[in-house]
Amino acid sequence: MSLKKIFFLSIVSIILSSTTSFAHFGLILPSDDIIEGQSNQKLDIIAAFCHPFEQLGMELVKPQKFGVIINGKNQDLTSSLRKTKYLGHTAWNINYPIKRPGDHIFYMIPTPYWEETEGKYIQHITKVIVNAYGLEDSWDKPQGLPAEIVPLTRPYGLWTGNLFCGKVYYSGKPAAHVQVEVEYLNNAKPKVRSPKDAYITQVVLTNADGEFCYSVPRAGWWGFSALHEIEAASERNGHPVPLEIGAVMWIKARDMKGE
Ligand SMILES: [Cu+2]
Repeated sequence: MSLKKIFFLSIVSIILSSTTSFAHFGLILPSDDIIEGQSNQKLDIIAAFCHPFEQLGMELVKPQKFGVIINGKNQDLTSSLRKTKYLGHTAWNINYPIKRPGDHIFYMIPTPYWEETEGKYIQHITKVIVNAYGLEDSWDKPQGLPAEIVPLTRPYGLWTGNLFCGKVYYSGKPAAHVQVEVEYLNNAKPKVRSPKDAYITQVVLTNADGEFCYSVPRAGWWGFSALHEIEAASERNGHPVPLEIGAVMWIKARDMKGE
């Protein structure tokens, strides 16, 4: 093959891989997943949209809703969001004082995002659970989000290698046989390199009850995104277009270290 042809083919393959293998994830990244010690500690939280493994940012317009649910009580924090940058793109951040013990379920309902290459709207409803001061009270309960992963494994205090299981719900009903994409937030040094594109996004399926499991191979933050496409759910330029609704959840794993 001529050099010219090799060059051309490699360009084509770069373009193909950049449009097919990337998965975008809604992200809520708190400064920690467990708060211990004295009361009134502050949590720094970033809400963003990105390709977690490749560390590519995407624009996140102001979410429709951002809030925290503590023991079934919802606190709307949308108006407290401040514009920031994450991976060079618009993101949102909030400094939240943790006042009471219990599971703090932070969630984001983004404004639907138009994905030109896929011809559909994307809305990733994202959550992360932060435990405060040792009271483990509600991580296992559905919070009534339109799309939601409800953990079957306690979603904090996880060791590297733990099996994480969850149950996917859309509109309160278990989502059977749907794909759950799994990605590592590749933000620590040294960065993980994928030997092949297939390693970037891991894929598991839910069973007949909407349950899935994944064994976490590395310390850090891991995102789970269950995708569900609703035909003709939206409209663009007078034409019906699909809406991909994602139930996204983030967990953190830590390495076991000896003395
Ligand atoms: Cu993207």
